[in-house]
Amino acid sequence: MVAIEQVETIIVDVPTIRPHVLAMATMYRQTLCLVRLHCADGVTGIGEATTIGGLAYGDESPEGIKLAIDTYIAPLLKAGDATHPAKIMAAISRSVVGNHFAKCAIETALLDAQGKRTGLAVSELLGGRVRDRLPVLWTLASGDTAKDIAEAEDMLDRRRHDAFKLKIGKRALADDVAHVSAIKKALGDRASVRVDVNMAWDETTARRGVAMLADAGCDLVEQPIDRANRDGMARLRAASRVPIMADEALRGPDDAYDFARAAAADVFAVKIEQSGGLFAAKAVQVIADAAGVALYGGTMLEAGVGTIASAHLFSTFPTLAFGTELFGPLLLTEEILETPPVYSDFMLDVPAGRGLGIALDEDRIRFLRRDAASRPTISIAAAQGG
Ligand code: MUC
Ligand code: MG
Repeated sequence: MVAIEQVETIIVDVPTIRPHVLAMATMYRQTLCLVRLHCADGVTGIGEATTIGGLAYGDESPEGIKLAIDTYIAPLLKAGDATHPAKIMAAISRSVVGNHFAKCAIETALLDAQGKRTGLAVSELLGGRVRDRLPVLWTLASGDTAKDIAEAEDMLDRRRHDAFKLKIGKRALADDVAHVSAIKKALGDRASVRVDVNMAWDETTARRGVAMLADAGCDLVEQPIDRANRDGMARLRAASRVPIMADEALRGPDDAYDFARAAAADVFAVKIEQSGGLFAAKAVQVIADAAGVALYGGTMLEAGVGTIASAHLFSTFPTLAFGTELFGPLLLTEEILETPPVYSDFMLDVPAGRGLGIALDEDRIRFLRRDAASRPTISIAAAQGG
């Protein structure tokens, strides 16, 4: 028996390197809720819960996640045995409905601690990795076509990314398609170009939009319509020449099962937070494999901790046809890890050390945490153009 003596939750604000324009929000900074579990055997596990645009993307905010953990989940952790992560997570699930992002951060920290304790990488606790490196795309979302093309050219030159996801759905359909066409024309066969509509279209617009995007050379269309319109996704998929991917609609294994039964997506974007944790996300992968649905490793634009936790999971997927989008740390102006994630030759390395195989940069966290005296409000205001 190893007790969990202290549960720490830390809100951290980090500016983005440029405004990131999505259909539902424009991001000027990212807010992380970091979790640290201090165990009686001297081991500390770390986790991260991060979302996009406050409450604009999902139904948990960073501040709400902190409150849920501090008030309701911490007492359950303190009553549990850190050497049995699955048992603790089952106890939490009995008392806490939903709150997938908060649960994911806790499960990540429990697995990090258990890995450090046993000498195993988190990927091995999840069944074992089949690869040590993951392909990583980049999202072009500056809001300006010429800037996006220049950004993509720079990424290709530096061999950092050769697949790009374009955020559309905010402008008129014709403008969005012209934007995608111009970028595909500029990049040609040197890059894969995909889009994420973030649910912004109704089904009629999506039917036209998906056909136009196919003509423009787009390789993948992500969540074109509302998460609740599963039948609409199935109709679009059946009629489309381009693969259709589910993202927001997949909030764990139940949704994955329903989507697979309804043949409502060609590809699943697997996200550890949206799924409710690493094991729940693993179940989404297993369901996809059983149903013949292709896989893509998604992100909530987490910083280093959530990104590397996701990487450990995705390294266990037998197939990963559409790669990953684990570029979150690269969108931020500040690094929060002692050793930054390693990106090279269009790939991200999955750390091999114990647990997550990473450590927080304590000085940076002290500086960046929202409740710190030295909180860098000026740089955030500057990033917002203020
Ligand atoms: C989303 O909607 O998939 C992932 C990459 C990105 O730029 O935004 C996220 C969220
Ligand atoms: Mg998406």
